[in-house]
Amino acid sequence: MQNYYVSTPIYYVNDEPHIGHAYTTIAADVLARYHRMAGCNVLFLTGVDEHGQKVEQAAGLKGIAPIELAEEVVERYRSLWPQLEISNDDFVRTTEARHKRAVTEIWKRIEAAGAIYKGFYEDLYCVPCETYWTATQIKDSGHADDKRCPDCGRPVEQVKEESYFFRLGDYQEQLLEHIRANPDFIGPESRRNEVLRFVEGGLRDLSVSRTTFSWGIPVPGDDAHVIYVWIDALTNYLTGAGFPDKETPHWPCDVHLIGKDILRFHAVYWPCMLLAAGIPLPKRVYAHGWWTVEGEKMSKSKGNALRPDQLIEEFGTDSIRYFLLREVPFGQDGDFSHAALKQRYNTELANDLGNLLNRSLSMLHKYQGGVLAACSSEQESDRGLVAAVESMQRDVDAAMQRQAFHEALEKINGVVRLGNRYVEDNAPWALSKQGETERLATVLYHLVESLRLVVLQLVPFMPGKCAMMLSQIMNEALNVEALRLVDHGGWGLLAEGHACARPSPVFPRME
Ligand code: ME8
Repeated sequence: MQNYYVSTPIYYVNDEPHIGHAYTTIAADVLARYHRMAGCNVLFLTGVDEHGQKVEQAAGLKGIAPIELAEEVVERYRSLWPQLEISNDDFVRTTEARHKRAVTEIWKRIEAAGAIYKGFYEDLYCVPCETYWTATQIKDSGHADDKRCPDCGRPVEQVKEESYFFRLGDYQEQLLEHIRANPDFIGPESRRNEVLRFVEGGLRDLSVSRTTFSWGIPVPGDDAHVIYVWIDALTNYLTGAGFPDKETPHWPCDVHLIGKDILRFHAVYWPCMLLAAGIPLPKRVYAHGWWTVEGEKMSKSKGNALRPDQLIEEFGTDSIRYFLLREVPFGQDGDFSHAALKQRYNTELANDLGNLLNRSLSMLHKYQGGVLAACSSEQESDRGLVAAVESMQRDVDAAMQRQAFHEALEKINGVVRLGNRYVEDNAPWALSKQGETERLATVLYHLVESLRLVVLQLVPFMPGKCAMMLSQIMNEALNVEALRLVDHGGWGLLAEGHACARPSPVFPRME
């Protein structure tokens, strides 16, 4: 069985989950579900990032210990994911013993390769981004105020302390070669070019330890230092794969899904760390775009961060999952608005898909007592529908390999629209009136069978709604997680004589 490994970033525990965190995790979930359905042995990993100065400061503001803050926030993530139907196989916390072992081990391997040395760091640091900056980088970033982070615009602090350094610069050429030789290593293309330009500009050695706070994993053999939180956090992807205690059949990871904000860490620092440690690089890093909410950037100070649990109450899990992956081409920025969600839901799910299922099953009950009969009168339009379903299956598969969720959904919706046209063109009501029973049976069969296969492709996106739709078609409660494309994806598997359930609305209109 082929392995497939997909990861999300591990989220900081200084703040509660919002729609941005849900976005990456839903996208990863869709890939995980799709690949399970395609027969792969999947590892889908998510988790939380608990260490570092930012979390320590957030806890300090609340007057609690960092671990207490972590315990509180980790529960928010752990309880949110099932509500969003997230099917992760594991959940890494960076305070776990297995993770500390992994981080200690990778540090030792990098050190053994001669890529770590002790020095003195004297420059600037952005705590919210957990990022080092030089004064020149800050000046070049064009901020009028020379004390602000080029990424987030918040004040940076002066850091002056003994530090271990990673010889990042030594891996520059190897990394460039790797990126050039593996066009799929970084996606989308625009991000790949951005990384190439950054690396070509030259890599400076990276400070990888801190001494002025203690909330982290100690440097092996030097307790006065804690390991830089990004070295710690990135290693979670190995921890979840079993490193260093077990065999790691899932490594290298098939795709690290991340937001564009943390591309440099994943496409530069992480591969260089792995090159130094002699560990294979992930196959792909894909950086998606950024969501605003009702036209505004989400921020703590504005208090406008969209909380997924509130949205679930308002719209339901599957509508949110569908909207997030359909509204914006994966990789581009987008805006979340209530109006846009309702609009898409009403047109694509209620009108097009829900309606097609409802009218198809209703007609089947009205004209044939809910029972499918033999297809003895095939015509060109039937063959057209079958061909469209089969090409949709191929196109969806190709799109999923490129994380092009919007394309996959567009292909699926294309078949739904074709199905609605097919109904109009073949007018089952007229066939019934004219007593053309064989032709009527053929049309109804093609409708129901094409819907079954459309819904099967939608299972990874909307597992709950698809379970409802399939249970109407199959007339039994189904465990959608057990469905496999090889067993259930072929045309013609619905048998003559199969009785469908009576339809009930799956996507009631939103007002
Ligand atoms: O960066 N739009 O954690 P984090 C889209 N701990 N995605 C968004 C988003 C938005 N407005 N806001 C957040 C960290 N995200 C580190 C990661 S990994 C080894 C360590 C998503 O809690 C997006 O995936 O700040 C982004 O990369 C991630 O949340 C940042 O989460």
